[in-house]
Amino acid sequence: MATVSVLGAPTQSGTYRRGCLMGPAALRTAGIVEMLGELGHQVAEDRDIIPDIVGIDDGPYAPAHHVGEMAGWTRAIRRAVADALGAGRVPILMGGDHSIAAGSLAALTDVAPGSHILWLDAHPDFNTLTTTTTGNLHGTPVALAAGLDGADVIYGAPITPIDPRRVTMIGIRSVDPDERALLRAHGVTVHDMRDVDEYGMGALVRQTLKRVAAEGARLHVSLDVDFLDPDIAPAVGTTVPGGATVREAHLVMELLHESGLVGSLDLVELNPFLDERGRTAHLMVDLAASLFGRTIMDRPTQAW
Ligand code: HAR
Ligand code: MN
Ligand code: MN
Repeated sequence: MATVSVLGAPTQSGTYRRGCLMGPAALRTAGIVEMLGELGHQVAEDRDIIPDIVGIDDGPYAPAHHVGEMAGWTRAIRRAVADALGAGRVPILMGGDHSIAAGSLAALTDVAPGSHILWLDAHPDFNTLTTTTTGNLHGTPVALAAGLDGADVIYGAPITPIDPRRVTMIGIRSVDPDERALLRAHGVTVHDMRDVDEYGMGALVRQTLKRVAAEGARLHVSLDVDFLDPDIAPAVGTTVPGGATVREAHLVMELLHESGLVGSLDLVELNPFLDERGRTAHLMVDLAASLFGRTIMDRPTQAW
């Protein structure tokens, strides 16, 4: 059983749509803390992170906007997540938009360099402060954590960059042209939805887990609501058709649980303002439950 830190990061400065800052409250309302307790885990900490105040003028970074806000959140999140990891806890970072992952990824390499990252998303979020065309910083956290253009501005201190060759993305179906070139240049493993159609979710996840286990590494999971198909998860500002089904997403989580390799989790981009009677919030909590050990039937331990 795990000791868990439930950390809210109620921000929406990385996106152009308002509402994401209600994400942590909606996940708590949908029962995330109670769910962890029912599965036998200990919740050692349940709080919202308070961002640092960082004054940065957006001017030089246009079209990027809210650079100072992202920097303030990133730095505070990095410390909070690193503290939790350092204390042997499993941090669950609840967004807020996906820009918050810049903080959790830097914390990961602070405490456990060599970790792998599983990025479950419609988008790679591999733009830099110079390649972003929208200026929405939720499209940048993976590139920034890898130390690419803008990392110094956002972190304001040295980081141990994540190794892009230890990043696996699944569910991808919306990529910007410069972003695609960067992903290839840096050796990120991208399983787009075509791969999911062709090989199946289970095979892709098993292959990823085998690699992580072979390296004796831990795995950080970053789950963006838009990984899911918008028909089942409408509460997100950046819907892209053709996403994961309910069962595909649960299978990912069930395999991750059985692997025993997951050490930290981001739950991001939930925008409760766009939800239908809490259904997306409940689905995200149910997916987290599968990741933390809920099963339909009890089953013998499986060799994945
Ligand atoms: N790639 C686009 C951009 O940079 C869209 C990024 C959207 N990102 C998220 N998180 N919603 O995945 O603006
Ligand atoms: Mn994302
Ligand atoms: Mn996304």
